[in-house]
Amino acid sequence: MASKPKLHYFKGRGRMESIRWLLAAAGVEYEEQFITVKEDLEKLKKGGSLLFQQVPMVEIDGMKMVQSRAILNYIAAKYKLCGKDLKENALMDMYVESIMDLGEMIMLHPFKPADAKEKDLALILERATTRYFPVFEKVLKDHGQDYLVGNKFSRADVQLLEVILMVEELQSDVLSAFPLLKTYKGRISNVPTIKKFLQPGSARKPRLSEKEAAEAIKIFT
Ligand code: GSN
Repeated sequence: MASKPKLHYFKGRGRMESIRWLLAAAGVEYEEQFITVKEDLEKLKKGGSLLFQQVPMVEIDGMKMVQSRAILNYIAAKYKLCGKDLKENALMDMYVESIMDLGEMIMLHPFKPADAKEKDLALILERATTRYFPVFEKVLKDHGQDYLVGNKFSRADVQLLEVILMVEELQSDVLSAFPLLKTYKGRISNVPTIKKFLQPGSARKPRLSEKEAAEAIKIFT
């Protein structure tokens, strides 16, 4: 039996969280090796395990994969969580990249200086509610299907749910103006593998605290 994928990252969401989500959605068990101090990262670098001296790194199928998007693409393709043809995949790429643009703004928020936080939060919520969520609400309205692309559960659904939940952590009623997204959120949350991942005790990571953000800075800079 092939060994479980092994994830190397710090014990926070960052650029690994979508990978954790996607593996969980595919029903794949994995191990995590947490980088807790700068020396852990240096050891990985010196050992030649990091192609570009960066994490996330995932040991999978005999590879030491880096670059979070490459890792996500591999997992999506391997576990058939992508589209059925080039055009579905092109659409999915556009959706997923926009979701990741929003996700990156949220990921960087804890690292913003105190005097920039309020403005940054307002920008995140503005982008979510005026640029991204209206598009996905309209997609669901126009095709009337249960899933975002191709009437089939895919990485786009996994990644959209992940970002919806992150925005809700910032403003709990954010979906009030998006009724179809609200129903969609419930539906995707009930996909059995996702439902399991949403239970307490799963590998899903909580929001980064101020203290954890400071620790991450010490590791990575
Ligand atoms: O998506 C990716 O995996 C890369 N394009 C970026 C990965 C990255 O920036 N990694 C940082 C940690 S912060 N985010 O995940 C990293 O490993 N920095 C250490 C270094 O020495 O550059």
